[in-house]
Amino acid sequence: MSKVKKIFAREILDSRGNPTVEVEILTDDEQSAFASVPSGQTTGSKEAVELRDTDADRYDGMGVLKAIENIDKQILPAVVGLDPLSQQELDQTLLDLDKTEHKSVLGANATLAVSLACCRLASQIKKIPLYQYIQQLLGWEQPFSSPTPMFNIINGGQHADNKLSFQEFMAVPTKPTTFKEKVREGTEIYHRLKKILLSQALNTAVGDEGGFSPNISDNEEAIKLILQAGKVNIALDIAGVGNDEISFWQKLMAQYPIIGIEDPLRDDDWQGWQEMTKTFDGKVLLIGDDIFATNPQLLQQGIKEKVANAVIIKPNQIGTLSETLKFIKIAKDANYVMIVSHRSGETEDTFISDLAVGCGAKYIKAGAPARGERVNKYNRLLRIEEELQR
Ligand code: 2PG
Ligand code: MG
Repeated sequence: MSKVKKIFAREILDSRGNPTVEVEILTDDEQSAFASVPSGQTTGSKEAVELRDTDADRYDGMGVLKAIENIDKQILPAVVGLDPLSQQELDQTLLDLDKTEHKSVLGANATLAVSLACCRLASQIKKIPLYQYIQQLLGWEQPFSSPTPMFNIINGGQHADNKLSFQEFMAVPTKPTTFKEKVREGTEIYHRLKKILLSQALNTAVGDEGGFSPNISDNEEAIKLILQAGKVNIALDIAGVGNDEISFWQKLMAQYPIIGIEDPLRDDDWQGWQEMTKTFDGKVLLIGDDIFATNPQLLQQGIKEKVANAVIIKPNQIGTLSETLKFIKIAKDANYVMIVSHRSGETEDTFISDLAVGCGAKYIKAGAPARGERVNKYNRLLRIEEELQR
């Protein structure tokens, strides 16, 4: 049996140029694996705490040295000697150490980095692909399939400097084909969209997730521009800043091929969510991101109160893999459609690609088919699909 011997934790940069946590975990028999943690911009009020230093002299108070110190001084002594194959035991150790509801002592950035690195290490020890090991952790045996990508090709809200109030305008390939073909379709549309923007003298600079951020303010115009670029379905992330009039959404859905609306309401407006679900269930994916925050308890409450019919899965919203897997099991049992998601501040870690295949998520959103930290998620999925076809 391999045992955890050492963890090296360090500050690296995320795609927005902010520090984030990376760890390398080592065993007594010289095996090692790494993981790094992304960071959100529009974070839900119920998310686990991302611990940032208060020291304004370093990175304007955005440093993560405290989280790293917590890994060195608290987490390492508690997990040293543990079997990396005991994911639950490791995650429980992290929960027992922290003891707070939102991991405000250790920081979810500290706990998640260790949790994900342990999982990756275990898959290496077992000599199986990460997605396969994740499926084993779930205790499932279904055949593997690739998720459909939701390409965020126009950025607005807090992810861009333009006046669009909706945060994400996503192009979703329509045909039931291979992941590879879906990537081709999404990428061609992305490139055509650039040409259309240029022909209209609109800005083609990109936002945080690699989508264009044209200087327009009309959300409908953004949808129309995408539809001009190709025949696709549309998913929107409103990030809780939207219009709560049901009639507004009815009109929008009647005009455009919208298959998903994420966070149309604030994450504390449970009643509004209930009404929207009552009206639109069966017609569109009502995707709960900030309202559930990948938190098993909140999802259970949502299912009971008939809120949403689809979920966003972001491991860093909750802070351990085991809790993320618990959330996934609850979502699947209740037939909620699963969408594994990146964060707007990303790293080169592609864990979420394996997570999407391992749990059989219907969709993945990892930004535009451009920028290294976005395409590495899609590229990992291209490799997995090819591996599965061999
Ligand atoms: C979202 C995410 C990812 P952020 O709201 O779904 O697209 O954005 O990481 O900024 O919360
Ligand atoms: Mg969201």
